[in-house]
Amino acid sequence: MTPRLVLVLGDQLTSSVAALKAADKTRDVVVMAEVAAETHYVPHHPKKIVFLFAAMRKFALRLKAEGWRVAYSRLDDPENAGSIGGELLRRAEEFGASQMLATEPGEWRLIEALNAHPLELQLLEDDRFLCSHAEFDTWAEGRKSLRMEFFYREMRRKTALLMDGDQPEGGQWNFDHDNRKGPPKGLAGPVPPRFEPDPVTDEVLELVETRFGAHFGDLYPFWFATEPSQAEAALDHFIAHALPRFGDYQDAMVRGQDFLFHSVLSVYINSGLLDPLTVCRRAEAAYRAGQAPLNAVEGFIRQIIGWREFVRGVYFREGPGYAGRNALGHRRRLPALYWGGDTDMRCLKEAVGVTRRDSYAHHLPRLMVTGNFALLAGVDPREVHEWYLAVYADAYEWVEAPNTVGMSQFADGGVVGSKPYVSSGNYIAKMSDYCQSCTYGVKVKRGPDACPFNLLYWHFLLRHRTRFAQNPRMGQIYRTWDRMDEDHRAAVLADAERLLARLDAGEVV
Ligand code: FAD
Ligand code: DLZ
Ligand code: SF4
Repeated sequence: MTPRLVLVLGDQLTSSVAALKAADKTRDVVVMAEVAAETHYVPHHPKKIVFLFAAMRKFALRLKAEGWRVAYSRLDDPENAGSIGGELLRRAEEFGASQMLATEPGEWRLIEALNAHPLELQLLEDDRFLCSHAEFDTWAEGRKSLRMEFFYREMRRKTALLMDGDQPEGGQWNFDHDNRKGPPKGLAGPVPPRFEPDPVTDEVLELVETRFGAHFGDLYPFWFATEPSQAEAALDHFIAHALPRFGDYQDAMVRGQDFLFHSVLSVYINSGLLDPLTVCRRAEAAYRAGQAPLNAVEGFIRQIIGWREFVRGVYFREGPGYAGRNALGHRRRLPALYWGGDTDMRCLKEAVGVTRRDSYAHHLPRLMVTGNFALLAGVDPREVHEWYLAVYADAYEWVEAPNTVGMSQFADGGVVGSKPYVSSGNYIAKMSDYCQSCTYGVKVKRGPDACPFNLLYWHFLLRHRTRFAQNPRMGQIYRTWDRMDEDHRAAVLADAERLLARLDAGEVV
C-alpha cells in the first residue's frame, strides 16, 4: 500500500492528536516541517520560535522511538520548500504519496491552504478540546448573545469538574467576586521553574539567533519547557506553589513580579505538551485534598474549560473573516512603544517589558494595559491583533483573535463581550503598584500631567456615544460625564486630542 502523509503542525505535539490516532504506523509517513512561511506571516518573538522548533524536534525524536517513520524538515535544510503546502508536495514526491491526513489547524489561513492543496486531504477535527464545533453550534444556536458563563456551566456538567451531584461545588458556579483583590505591599509570587537548554534546544537557539535576531523580543535567557516531562514539572510547581493564591490575586499587577500566581502553562497547553483536562483534574484534586481553596481552583478551571473553550467556539463559528473585523472603525497605527519604543507610562513600560523578555504577560496586562490603551487610542484592531499574535508564545489565531479582536478591542461588535473592556487610570491604580512610579498622575484628570488613560477614556466613550449610551451597563457612565462642568469636559477632550496628535507624530508619550 502506498504511504499517506500525516501532517503534524508545531502546535499539535502529542501522540493523541487526531491525525496520528487515525494513521497507520506501518504504512504512513509523519511530516513535520520548520518553514519560513510560518515564522514570517507575523514576526514571532524569538523565544516562541525556539520553543516551537525545539519542542517539534524532540517530538519527532519521540515519534521515531515509538516506531513512526518521520520526515522532519529543518528550517535550514537546503531543499526546504518554505511553506507547509510546499513541504507536503515535496514529501509526496519523495514517498510516492497522493493522500494526506491532517488535524484541523488553529488558523483559518492554514485550513484554507490545506483545503486548496492538490493532495487528497482527510482533515480531522482537533479533538484535544472538550467541545466540538457541532456541540458549540448546538449550544449557540438561537441564542441572542453568547455569554461565556452559561457555556461554562455546560462544560462543568459535561466534565463533572467541581460538581456535587448536579449542583456546583460550594453552591455557586462562579467565585469571581472573591478574585479581585488589589496587591498588598510586598506581594510576591513563586517563580515558575526554568529549564536549562539541552543540546537540541541549543542548536535551535543558534539558528534563531542568526535568522530572527531582528524580531522583537529577547532570546536569552531561554527557560521554557520543551518536552512533556518538563511541562508536567511546571504544572506540579504551579499546583503546589501558586494555585492556592491564584484566585485572590488573579487581577493584580506588581512591578518585578511578572507571573504572580499565574500558571504560565498556556504555552504548553496550546502546543500539546499538556492536556487541558488533565491540568484541570490536577487542580481539582488539590482542592479535594484541602491544598487549595475553592475560589482559586474554580477560577483556574473556569479559564480553561470556560474561556479557552468558549473563545475557540467563537473563532470557528464566526468564520475566516473574524480576525479582520473592525466594528468601531478604528484606524490609528500601533504606537512604536508596543515594539519597545520609549514611553513615560509606567504600566505600558512594564507590560511591554515582560512581553519582550519572556514572550509572556498574564491576562491583566494584556487586557487592561496594552489592550485597554490600544482600544482607547483607537488603534486599528488588525495591527493590534498582529502584535498579540507575534509577541506571545501561546498565541495562535483560534485563541488570540477572539481575545484581542473580540474581548479586548470590541472589534467584533460584541460577540465575545457585551461591553468594551475600557477603564481610566483608576482601575490600574487599584490593581497595581505601577502608578506610584509613573511620570503621570493617576489622580490628575486633565493637563500635561494627566494620566493618558484618564484622558482617552472619555475621548473613547464620547467618540462612540451613539453605540454605547444605550448599553444598560454603560448608561450611568454617560450620566456622570454629563454632570461634569462644561469647561472641564472641553479641556479633557482637547487634552486627549493633543495626546493623540503626539502619538501620531511619533512623540514619546
Ligand atoms: P493563567 O492565568 O494561569 O490561566 C490558566 C489557563 O487558562 C491559561 O494557561 C490558559 O490556557 C487559560 N486561559 C486563561 N484565560 C484565557 C482566555 N481569556 N482565553 C483562553 N484561554 C485562557 N491566551 C492564549 O492562550 N493565547 C493567546 O494568544 C492569548 N491572547 C490574548 C490576547 C489578549 C488581548 C487577552 C486579553 C488575552 C489573551 N489570552 C491568550 C488569554 C490569557 O491572557 C492567557 O491565556 C493567559 O494570560 C496565559 O497565561 P497563564 O498560562 O499564566 O494563564
Ligand atoms: C507558530 C509556528 C511557527 C512560528 N512555525 C511553525 C513551523 O515552522 N512549522 C509548523 O508546523 N508550525 C509552526 N507554527 C505553528 C503554526 O503556525 C500553527 O500550527 C498554526 O498557527 C495553527 O494553529
Ligand atoms: Fe499607567 Fe496612568 Fe498609572 Fe501611569 S498613571 S502607570 S499611565 S495608569
